[in-house]
Amino acid sequence: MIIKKMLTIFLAVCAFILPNVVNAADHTIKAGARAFEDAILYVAEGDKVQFSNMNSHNSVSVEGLIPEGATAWTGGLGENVAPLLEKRGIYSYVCQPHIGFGMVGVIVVGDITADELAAYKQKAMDTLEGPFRRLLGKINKIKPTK
Ligand SMILES: [Cu+2]
Repeated sequence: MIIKKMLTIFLAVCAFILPNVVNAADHTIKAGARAFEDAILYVAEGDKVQFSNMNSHNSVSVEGLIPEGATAWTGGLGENVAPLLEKRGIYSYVCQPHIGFGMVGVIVVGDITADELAAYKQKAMDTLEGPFRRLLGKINKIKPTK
């Protein structure tokens, strides 16, 4: 009887957790000659993102333009880095060798409201300097998802 009850609880917990695990999707951001594809990528919370074809490129997150408490990343040259995207929000990154060519991108994780997007745009406008301002072109194209 106790075993049956425990099994019922176990199955209920599985039913709650599994959909999130099963539905998690894998995404690839491919490095082209001087651009990331897709440079603006929308993913769900729990999805995995990996860079590919990074031969002469790298991916480095931009300080202050990833969600509060999120893990920053610094991919080495040629590294197909898979950043941890455990927080909902917008992550900006650049390819350091080609930032001047506009080889930059954003990953939008989960639902973003218009207000959150507006605040993010303002922060980007206020803090990005020099070639990092190439990110503004991408950030201005982000659409609210909620
Ligand atoms: Cu590059």
